[in-house]
Order: sequence, then C-alpha cells, then structure tokens
Amino acid sequence: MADMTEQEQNLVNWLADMNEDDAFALAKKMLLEEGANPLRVLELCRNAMDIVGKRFEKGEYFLPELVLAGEMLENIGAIAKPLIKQAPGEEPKKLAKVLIGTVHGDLHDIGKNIVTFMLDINGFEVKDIGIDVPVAKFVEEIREFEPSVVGLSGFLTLAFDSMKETVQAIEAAGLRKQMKIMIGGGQVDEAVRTYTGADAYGSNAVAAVTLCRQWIPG
Ligand code: B12
Repeated sequence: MADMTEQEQNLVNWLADMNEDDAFALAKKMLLEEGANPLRVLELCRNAMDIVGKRFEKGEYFLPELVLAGEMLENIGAIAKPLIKQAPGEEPKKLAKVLIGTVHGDLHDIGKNIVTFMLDINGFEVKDIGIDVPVAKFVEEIREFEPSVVGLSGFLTLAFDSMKETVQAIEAAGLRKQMKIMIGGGQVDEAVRTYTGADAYGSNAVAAVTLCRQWIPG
C-alpha cells in the first residue's frame, strides 16, 4: 500500500506477524482516540490479510494463523464499524432491497459482513443469508424477498464456479431480468465477472454501495 505512515505500517506488520495484543491496542487507539478513518483502518487490515495469505501459501503459516487473522479482523471491525458514517446529506431511505450471501463451498464472510453493514447504514434494506449458501437457497430467498440487487460474495477460487452456477440458476428460474447481480471477495475481478455472468463486481464495500446507488437511484 503506497504512502503509509509509520503508525499504519506498524498496524499492518503487527497484524501480519500475529502480534494480536499490540495490533488491537494500536487499532483501538487510532480509531477511538485519534479519530482515524475507520474505512482506512479496515483497508489496512485487508492489506495485512494479504500478507497472511501469502505466508499461508508459502507454508510459513497454517490454519491456526488464518483463524487468528480472522478473529483479529473481526475484533477491529467491531470497533471500526460503528464509527463508519454515511456520507453527509445522504438520508437513509430503506427503499431498495439487497440480498447478499457467501456462495456454496465458501465460508469466508468477514468481507461480506462489512459490505452488508455499509449497505445497511447507507439506507438499503439488506438481507444477509449467510455462508456456504446453496444455489437453491439463493433462488428460494430471491422469490420470497424480491430484491433489486443480489450480492454474491466468495474468497476461494472455487467460489467462482459457485457464483456462475448461482447466476445460471437465477436465470433458469426466470428471475434474472428483475435484478442486478454484483459479485465480490478478495480475488474477484473483471475476468471473474465475465466468467460468472454477473452485472458488475465491486472491490470493496464502498464500491458495493456505489453500484447499488447507480442501479437504484434514490
Ligand atoms: C481470515 C481467512 C480465513 C478464515 C475466515 C473467517 C471468516 N469468518 O471469514 C478461516 C480460518 C475460516 C479461513 C478458512 C479457509 N481459508 Co482462508 N483466508 C483468510 C484470509 C487470511 C483473510 C480473508 C479476509 O477476511 N479478508 C478481509 C476481507 C475484508 O476482505 P474481502 O473478503 O476481500 O472483502 C472485501 C472485498 O473483497 C469486498 N467484498 C467482499 N464480498 C463482497 C461481495 C460483493 C457483492 C461486493 C460488491 C464486494 C465484496 O468488500 C470487502 C470489504 O472491503 C485470506 C487471505 C487474504 N489474502 O486475504 C485467506 C484465504 C482466502 N483463505 C484461503 C484458504 C485456502 C482457506 C482454506 C481452504 C484453508 C484450509 N486449508 O482449510 C479454508 C477454506 C474454508 C472454506 N470452505 O471457505 C486462501 C484461498 C486460496 C484460493 N485461491 O482459493 C486465502 C487467499 C489464503 C491464501 N493466500 O492461500 N480463511
């Protein structure tokens, strides 16, 4: 990440090095005492997660480190989220409905939870149907909830196939035309969007809100 302060670099390093206590204390200080931008802090956490992921790939870290990384992120997220405010002048409308879930085979949900939270505080009525969501469950929930936007989240490479299957099932059920589908999660990019047949992808929670705003002008 370019132009990081020394303090920000410390946060990234401590998280990546599993220095849980120091990382948590610093994040807390930045957020609660120094008024740091909570979105920036979450972005730094995501950077640290990339380092953790690379160490896991190289065999330097194992599953316990992934679990601890997830816990550290959840704990910092719990402090950061209530501090995230909607853009000034944007009144919550609770008009448009967004259904979101992590696709089948994938249990990663920290990113999805941040997206859900951001959509919620920006006035969307969000229904989060959880993790490892079977294709049929998406279809059933869409019929019931009638969302204008469906968000598919997934971090694993195998999630790309699950996303594609989910989009196809929505199409086969005759529901595709009445909604927009957005996808997201660590490794999702434009090529994945094309592969899955989704309408757009979002690289972070702010992008998810921007997409929904574009599709459903208030
Ligand atoms: C924490 C973590 C875990 C935790 C997850 C805890 C949880 N509750 O989610 C646990 C320990 C459970 C876990 C398990 C596994 N993990 Co893991 N994990 C991670 C780690 C370190 C961080 C992921 C994370 O939360 N990132 C932070 C969040 C905030 O980022 P995000 O999800 O991208 O979300 C943001 C955006 O993408 C976007 N977004 C997210 N969703 C959506 C949706 C929409 C619609 C939109 C628009 C936007 C959007 O907005 C979010 C906020 O900005 C990553 C490494 C990394 N590179 O990040 C590996 C990683 C994802 N895991 C990996 C692996 C291999 C596994 C396991 C298979 C390990 C194992 N051997 O068991 C299992 C899989 C279990 C399963 N079936 O899913 C690999 C995946 C490799 C691959 N190519 O598929 C990674 C990349 C590590 C690596 N480099 O090898 N993991």
